[in-house]
Amino acid sequence: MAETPREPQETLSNLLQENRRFAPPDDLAAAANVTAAAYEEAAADRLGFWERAADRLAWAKKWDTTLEWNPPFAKWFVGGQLNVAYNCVDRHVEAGRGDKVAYYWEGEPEDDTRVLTYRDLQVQVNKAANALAELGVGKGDRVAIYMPMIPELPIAMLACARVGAVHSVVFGGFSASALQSRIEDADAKLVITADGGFRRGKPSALKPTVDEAVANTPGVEKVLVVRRTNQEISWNGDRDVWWHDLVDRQSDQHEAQPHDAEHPLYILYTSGTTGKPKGILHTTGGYLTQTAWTHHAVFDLKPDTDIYWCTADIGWVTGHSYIVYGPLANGATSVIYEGTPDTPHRGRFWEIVQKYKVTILYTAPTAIRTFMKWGDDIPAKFDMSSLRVLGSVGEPINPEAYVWYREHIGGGRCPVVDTWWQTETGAIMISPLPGVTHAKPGAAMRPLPGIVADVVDDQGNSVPNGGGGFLVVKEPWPSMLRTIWGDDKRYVDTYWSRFEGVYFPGDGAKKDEDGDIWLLGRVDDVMLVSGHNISTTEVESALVSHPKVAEAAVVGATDPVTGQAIVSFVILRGGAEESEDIAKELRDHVAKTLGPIAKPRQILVVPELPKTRSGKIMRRLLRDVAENRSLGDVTTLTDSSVMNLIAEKLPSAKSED
Ligand code: 6R9
Repeated sequence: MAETPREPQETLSNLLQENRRFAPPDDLAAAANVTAAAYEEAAADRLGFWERAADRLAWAKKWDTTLEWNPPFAKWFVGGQLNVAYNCVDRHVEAGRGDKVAYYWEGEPEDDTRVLTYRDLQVQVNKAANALAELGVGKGDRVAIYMPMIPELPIAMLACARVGAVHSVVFGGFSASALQSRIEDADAKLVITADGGFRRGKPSALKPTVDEAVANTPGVEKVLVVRRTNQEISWNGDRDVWWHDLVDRQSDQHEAQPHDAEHPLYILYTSGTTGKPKGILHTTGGYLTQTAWTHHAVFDLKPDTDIYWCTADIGWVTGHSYIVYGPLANGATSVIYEGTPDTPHRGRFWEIVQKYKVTILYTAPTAIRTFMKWGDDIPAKFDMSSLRVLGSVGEPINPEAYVWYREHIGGGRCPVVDTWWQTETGAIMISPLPGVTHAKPGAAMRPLPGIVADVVDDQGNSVPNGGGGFLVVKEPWPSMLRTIWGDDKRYVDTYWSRFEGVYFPGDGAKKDEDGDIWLLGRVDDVMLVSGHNISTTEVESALVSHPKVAEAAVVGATDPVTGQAIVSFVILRGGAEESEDIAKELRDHVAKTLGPIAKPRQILVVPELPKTRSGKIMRRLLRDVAENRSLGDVTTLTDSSVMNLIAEKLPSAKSED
């Protein structure tokens, strides 16, 4: 990578408007779960720090060795034994907190709600664990779970964890072929699903997709089906079993056996941009230690008073770690919402915040930008004074979106924690601490205590403050992936081969003058324009800082003169008109904000952007459009018709200068 250009660095301060920082509120700082001392403690004794974090859990047998590191293969808390479901459910009941609510579940159809206390959860998980045994599923067996956002989803995951079966949750929006390849790769013997779920006001079917997927997977012995929508579905009497027939009649008693700290807990497939999906393997003790500790620290969770809501789908890692395992290990009360933010109206999220008096909200930049586009007046109609901490995850959050989130959702009083991590890291790695950090809009700031991360140049050397390059993690961490399921070589090649001895997540990053870290998107998305590295994230943030722009996606397209040229796709805010001058206005705005080198060659006004099902912009497809290629794989796209709308725009594209 060539030297990072000066222009974007200098103009960072423009976006920040005089290096704006937000100090933690005094009351939060005074009572924070974690203080600045944690950084020093962890720096002085990293393994000791994680041992204390592990001590927050209940171990059936204490570990002998904290870390066994045979790079790049790690074992944490070696010799220790624990049961994840016991830690997430039973121990809270045993501690007298059985009546405490674990989940307020809000179905998409209004007034369709359920409340599950920790005792309710214990009964359901025990029954489901007994049902797994009756189906012949035991320790080490793989179970594919393909479900809507209903309480049976975390119940099924916890039942697997309880008996030591390895779950592989496949997001309910995936196709039959995507489901099939994941079932095959993990060699699952059971699939747990539902007849369907509710999405955008209508029941959608899931069982037919499972039928199609398992028609070609002889290894699947049984399909366990939750009735959710009462749709007509086809039924194979030899293979299909209703959840209510099997699970409901089971005993509510189940003795949880302890499992080895390194026993596999789950596989979660990441689609990535190329190739076959990677089955990311997480194990038991280290994973639960770091998800629980980070949830306690980053959200300042107070189990007795907080109402916590993470809006992710449980089918993604954010849902695994921060709807299921982290919050339950901490005894939190969470909200789970089944549906979409615009059903039946665009204020649904804020209505839920108001109804449950949510105190901590964790959502994604893509959602925040959508809310901005819908207008400030919508959240303004609801009482959201209960909120005290806001989180962001999934993509870099543009400073503009950060400030909007802080002001219009957080009432200007709630700290925003921008949390960087990945399916592979298992838990949050880089993030402010809400009671400690003076956070800057758009920056993930510092590695958490106990995490050693840095930004390095092409040669793997740490860059000085003000420099840019590649994010790396330099020491193993408890919730790290242990391998790619069935493919150690791919694990080594993908994550540990770019730089000697360090983990390479694939993200570009920079350190500002204070040494704080800014994530710049996937390195595949960094553009090389006339020998300058320019991050798509920075140009997008500059575009979004223009009052007429709601969302922007930027790609580098091959250019005979500059190597790559910047092509931007923008969605205008409600009210802004598409005009002849808008492209020029926006190009000038970017030039002013970031410097002339970052001026896009083309600006295309589009109605929508292509997003993956987890809400990330698919720049790869936009690159295909910008370079007039036929589109690559669109199967992970939420709505493939979006690409036609965008391609139609191309001939009218402006390309001045
Ligand atoms: C948790 C999750 C991982 C990739 C990651 C990065 C991007 C996630 C981010 C962020 C900037 C943040 N990403 N959080 N980029 N700032 N706060 O999203 O996992 O689906 O595996 O995606 O998402 O590019 O490498 P996953």
